Amino acid sequence: MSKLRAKLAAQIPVMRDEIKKINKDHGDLVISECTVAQAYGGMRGVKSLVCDTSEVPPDKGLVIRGIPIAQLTDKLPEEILWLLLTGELPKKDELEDLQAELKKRGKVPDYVWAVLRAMPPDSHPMAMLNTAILVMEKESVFRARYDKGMKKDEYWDATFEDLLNIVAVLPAIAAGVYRIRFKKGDLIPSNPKLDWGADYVHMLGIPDPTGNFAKLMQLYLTLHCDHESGNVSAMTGATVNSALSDLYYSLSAGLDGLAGPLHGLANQECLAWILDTNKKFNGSPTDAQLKAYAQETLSSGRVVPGYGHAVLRVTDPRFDAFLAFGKKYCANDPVFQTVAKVFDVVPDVLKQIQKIKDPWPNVDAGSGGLLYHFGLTEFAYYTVLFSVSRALGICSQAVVARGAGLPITRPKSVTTKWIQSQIAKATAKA
Ligand code: AMX
Repeated sequence: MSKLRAKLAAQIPVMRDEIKKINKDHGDLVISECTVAQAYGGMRGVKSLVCDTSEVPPDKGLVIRGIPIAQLTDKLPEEILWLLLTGELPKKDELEDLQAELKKRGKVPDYVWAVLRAMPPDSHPMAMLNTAILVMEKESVFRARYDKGMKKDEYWDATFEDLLNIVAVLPAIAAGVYRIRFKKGDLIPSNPKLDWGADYVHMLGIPDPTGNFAKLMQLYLTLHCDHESGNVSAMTGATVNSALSDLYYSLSAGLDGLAGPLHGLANQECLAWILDTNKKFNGSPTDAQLKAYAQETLSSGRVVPGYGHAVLRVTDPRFDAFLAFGKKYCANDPVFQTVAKVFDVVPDVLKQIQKIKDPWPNVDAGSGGLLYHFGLTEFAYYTVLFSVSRALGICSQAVVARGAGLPITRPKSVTTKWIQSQIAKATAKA
């Protein structure tokens, strides 16, 4: 038994009993209410989900199992995975055990490459990644065990098996998507001596003479790992998994949500906006030019990508981490300089628009400029990088949810007529 599985096997029954007791003793305690505006407004702020892997206080940003993300920037993604699942950082032998476990499971089935190569050459890289995950559904340990009558208290274990198998192959698949979609030549075999993130960089095949691209990717894969459970991709993944659709179904469904321009695709859109700006002004623009361009974007009905957030009300600490990285490793790059300048200028422009609740940069405002600097210039690919990291969170949340024995998700919807009837009742009373 792997050390991580043994740890979870010890923790999960305790967690399950704790949740049972909370429900039994305090199930009636009201923790949130829902207004008409929230029902029509994407349930913004309604506290109706439980997520123990991470939380996002609006005034702080991402906190993973009690540790602010700014304190985790030097960690490997495997360490973060252990933390998400168990609430602790792994000891050296535990980390090595997990890394060995992932290596053991890292062979991508050949049919995945056949499917990816058969896809239209102009497919979006996210469609390719999610197709690859979905086509591997036949490998699901959860489904195989469920079909044989698996007991409910083993669901977490079968989901954990699927997690290990998926996480183990994701870097090779994502690198393969890059090489096939952008015609980069043959696939590059995995290097068993490298850690999970470094092997991904190796398999992408982007020249990295300074080693700084690998450093950026370690940071990138760590920063994007999880963001509580109410965002589109996490909530979709969790909802699909709650139907006991296995992790291959739920992860690919969640990542389909990440592919939207208001969510993970914003990093692609954001870099496009920065490059357009530099093109328009023949290099890094002045503050006045940038202000005018941001205003022009807004008045044409478009969003300024990389700015604003449904939950955050401060600069995203993950943006801060990217900004610090850029200042250290590519301060003279004109694209990075524009990214930094946008941060100086755009929040004041957005603050003038009353309806915008968060004028500050989110994680997507800074990452694209850095990837571009290090030679990853195909920005349609950026959401795939995001997905490789976010898979850690979506998959961990599923293991924890199945461990907790959570039921199928089923909130109640109402009709506009019903809302009108409630308004009529409230008005009559007043
Ligand atoms: N530029 C222009 N308008 C913006 C804006 C921005 N950066 N951020 C918010 N707004 C607008 C909204 O479109 C909305 O307008 P509407 O009422 O006419 O529809 C209004 O301001 C109120 O929005 P909000 O309550 O402040 O935000 P929200 O929770 O509805 O949306 C988000 C959040 C992220 C979708 C939005 O800020 C946005 O579209 N930002 C740009 C895209 C982006 O960066 N997405 C990435 C988010 C992080 C991630 O998931 N990767």
